[in-house]
Amino acid sequence: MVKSKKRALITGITGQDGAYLAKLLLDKDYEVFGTYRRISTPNFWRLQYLGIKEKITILPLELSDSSSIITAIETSQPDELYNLAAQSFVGASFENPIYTTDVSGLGVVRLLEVVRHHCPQVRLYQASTSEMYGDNRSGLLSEETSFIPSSPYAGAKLLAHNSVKIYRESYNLFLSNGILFNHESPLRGLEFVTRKITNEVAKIKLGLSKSISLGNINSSRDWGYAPDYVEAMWRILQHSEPLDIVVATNTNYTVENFLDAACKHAGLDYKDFLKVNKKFLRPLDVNYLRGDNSKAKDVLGWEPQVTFDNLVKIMVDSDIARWKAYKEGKHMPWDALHYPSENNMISFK
Ligand code: NAP
Ligand code: F7E
Repeated sequence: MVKSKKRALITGITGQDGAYLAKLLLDKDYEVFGTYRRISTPNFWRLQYLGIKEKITILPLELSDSSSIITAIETSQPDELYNLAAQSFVGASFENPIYTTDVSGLGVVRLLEVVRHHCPQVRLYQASTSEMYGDNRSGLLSEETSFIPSSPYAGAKLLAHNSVKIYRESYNLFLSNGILFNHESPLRGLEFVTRKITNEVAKIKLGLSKSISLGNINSSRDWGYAPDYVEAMWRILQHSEPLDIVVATNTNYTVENFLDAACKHAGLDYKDFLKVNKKFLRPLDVNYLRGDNSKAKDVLGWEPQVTFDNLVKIMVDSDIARWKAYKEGKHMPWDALHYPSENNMISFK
């Protein structure tokens, strides 16, 4: 096969980060391959929203099925492999701990075995996470801080993170872990708290909803903007050596702060709409996360470009624009329309 452009394979291209990363790599003139899993209703709305779906070669891949991983890698023959696929919702990992461990943890070991045997020359990015720190509360969390995972999701991601290090050292492969803190955007899934808030605030603003129900509003997170974070992923794979590195903003805010900022931006007072519902509490939660991005600044020359206030504005404005367009009868690819009301969804603890 004659190769001209650099080739990238992104697992989980239908997710938030997959879509933004695909856009970034296309803009950099990569040939982009992306994996999806077969579901009854196609889920390409993010790629359509960004106007890039037709520019990507889409391949099936299921992380619990090694044969599909082999086929995707042999077909795409990537120079760079970004493993973003995961069961990524922490709340659901308490409901599906075995599935989450199988996909987000063991799935990465399956992928590493395929890399070792079928494409040892590839540069691999693994989507590690600040959730691995758990409720550490030791100030700024860095590459040196120990991990105390507090959910099946975090346990699975730590298995993946450690496996990447083991394979890197054992077989001399180019494998890097990006330890990314929370990053959000208008393409964030509706089950995550930021987008849940901005979507509901938009509906309240336009008279389509009357309240918003949340769980642990005192929890704080280091929230950045997803397009900034996919730039960091790319820089990680351009570095001369494989490495493990934190990507964060060095700031943190509570869920209540986020809700307050979103309502203020929409000209509302959150106290008029907030309902606290125990249904959204987790059996074990991480209450404080704040990352130290010094190494990312020094080694990658990376810095976040979008502040917390701007992130909130971007997300609220985007959800208001979508619901306004909907009210005017315009159609666009978008998740909120078909998302079930959380009032009808039962959660097992
Ligand atoms: P996301 O929106 O939930 O996307 C996850 C992707 O994984 C989707 O494309 C999903 O496909 C795919 N997937 C799920 N189960 C799979 C399976 N069994 N086999 C193959 N693919 C599967 O997540 P994201 O926010 O873009 O995050 C990307 C990665 O970064 C994830 O690994 C996440 O754990 C990690 N991470 C995220 C953050 C953050 O703040 N966003 C921070 C740190 C780390 P469907 O569309 O079909 O569901
Ligand atoms: O929760 C609290 C909740 O689900 C944030 C994933 O991308 O980032 C994400 O995980 C906080 C938690 O994200 C509601 O209890 C309150 O303390 O938005 P979240 P997360 O758990 O931080 C990390 C870095 C990842 O790696 C993950 O893949 O908000 N919270 N009330 C709520 N959370 C939700 N979802 N819904 C609520 O109603």
